[in-house]
Amino acid sequence: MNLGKIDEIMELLSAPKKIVIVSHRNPDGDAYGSSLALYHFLLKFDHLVTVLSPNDAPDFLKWLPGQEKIVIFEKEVKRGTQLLEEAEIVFTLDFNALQRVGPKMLIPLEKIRPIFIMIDHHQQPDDYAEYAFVDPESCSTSQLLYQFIEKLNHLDYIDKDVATCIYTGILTDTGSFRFPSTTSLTHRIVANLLDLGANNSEIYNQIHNVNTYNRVQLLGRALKNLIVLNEYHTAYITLSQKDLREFNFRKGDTEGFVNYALSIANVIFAAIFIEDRNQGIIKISFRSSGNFSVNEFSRNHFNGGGHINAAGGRSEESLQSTTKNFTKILPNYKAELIASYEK
Ligand SMILES: [Mn+2]
Repeated sequence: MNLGKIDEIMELLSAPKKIVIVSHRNPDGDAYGSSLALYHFLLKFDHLVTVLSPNDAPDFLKWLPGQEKIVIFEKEVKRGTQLLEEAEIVFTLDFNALQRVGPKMLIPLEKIRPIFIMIDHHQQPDDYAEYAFVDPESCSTSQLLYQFIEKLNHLDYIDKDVATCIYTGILTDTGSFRFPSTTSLTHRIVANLLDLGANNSEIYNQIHNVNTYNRVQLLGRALKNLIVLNEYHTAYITLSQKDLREFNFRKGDTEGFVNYALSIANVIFAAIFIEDRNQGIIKISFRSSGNFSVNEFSRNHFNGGGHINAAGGRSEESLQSTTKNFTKILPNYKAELIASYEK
């Protein structure tokens, strides 16, 4: 993380400013956690702060302190545009390229010229920001935000709300501290967050114990649709619009499904393909364990990207031809997949 310019940021934040915090489209726990943590933190210095999210978040994030104050751009385009136009500083959190806010919000975001400050842990960030605190090795943007506050010498401003939001971001982006990106530093930071008021058990329950009957049934369908390709150490799940409709799909319901495919002993590469008739696309999530890069795989073939072990992607073809293409590409990666499995 390049913190050479931290003095300039301190200076910038030393007097009240109009600040907008932007998270990516389809916000997750890390996007909302880091955005709201920064929101509560900046309010302590009398800034005028708004969190602007391109679209709404899944229900399992609807309890986070301050989330009711978030402005949803796609519901309030006029207000959101005005906020962006008036902002002196725009923080962009948990994404590496402006288009991650989606086409609607991209229009005003590309026109404005505030001071951009990026805090992010995705690979290959764009260079729109004057100040970028980027570390692709970091488990989460929320962890980077903690370190950002630490560099500002303001750890004493982390109260229960800030600690709760940062904890939530780290918890969700590390798969509850399971992923290899979880380091001893992560645990040290999390220990501090507990001392500062975050309630680990309550937060875990808010995030994870929110299954509905429909969601559990949808998971059943996803597992039934699971296909394992042993020779490629690969497994994938498909969900059609019909499947989603049958179980009254709600935003966030398929969160984590892909991990069931990855949990199979022989499998190091997993994907889930979800039909979205509204947008006319197939939404894809890729996961891997070890050094097989799903970021590269998705960039090369499915218009996406992300991290080495977790990436998103999309296809504008039908569900059937998308999975057909996917299985056609796999032989090109056979050696790499086997090497990664055997390592
Ligand atoms: Mn993240």
